[in-house]
Amino acid sequence: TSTERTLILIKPDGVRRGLVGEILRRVEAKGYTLTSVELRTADDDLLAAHYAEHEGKPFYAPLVEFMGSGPVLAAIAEGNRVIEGFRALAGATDPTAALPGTVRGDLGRDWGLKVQQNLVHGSDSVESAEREIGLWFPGR
Ligand code: DAT
Ligand code: MG
Repeated sequence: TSTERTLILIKPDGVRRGLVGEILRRVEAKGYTLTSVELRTADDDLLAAHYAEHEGKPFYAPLVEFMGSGPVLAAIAEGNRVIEGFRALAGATDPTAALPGTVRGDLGRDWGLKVQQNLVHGSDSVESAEREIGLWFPGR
C-alpha cells in the first residue's frame, strides 16, 4: 500500500489570519484523514530540531523566530501519497511564485523578503515525515 503519513503545520501567519478552517478544509476535501491535531506555541528546542536541515542558512534565524511567534496548528494527515499530495496543495515555497489553486498561491501574501510567512509546512519525504511526527507528536 502507498498510504503514508505527513506532518502538516499551519504557521503563525495562518493561525493569526484565521485560515485554519480554510486550509484544513482543503486537506479533507482532497480525501486525506486528520489523525492528530493540536494548537501550540513551539519552543526553540522543538523548532531547532524541526528545522535542523536549514541551520546555518541566512533565513534560519528569522524562520525560527517567526515560527515561535505564536501558536501553530500541528496535524498528522494520512492518505495515499499524502506527502507529495499535500506539498502540491501547498504550492511553491515562495507565495509570490506559488500557482493559483494552491494554499500559498491563493492565500499567501507577498511579504517581500519574508518567504517564511508562507502559511504551511509539509514534510518532504517518508523519512522526514516520521522524524517530524516524532518531534511534534511523541509516540504517535
Ligand atoms: P518548504 O517549506 O517549501 O519545504 P524549505 O524546506 O526549503 O521549504 O524551507 C523551509 C522554510 O524556510 C520555508 O517554508 C520558508 C523558509 N525559506 C526557505 N527558503 C527561504 C528563502 N530563500 N528566504 C527566506 N525564507 C526561506
Ligand atoms: Mg521543507
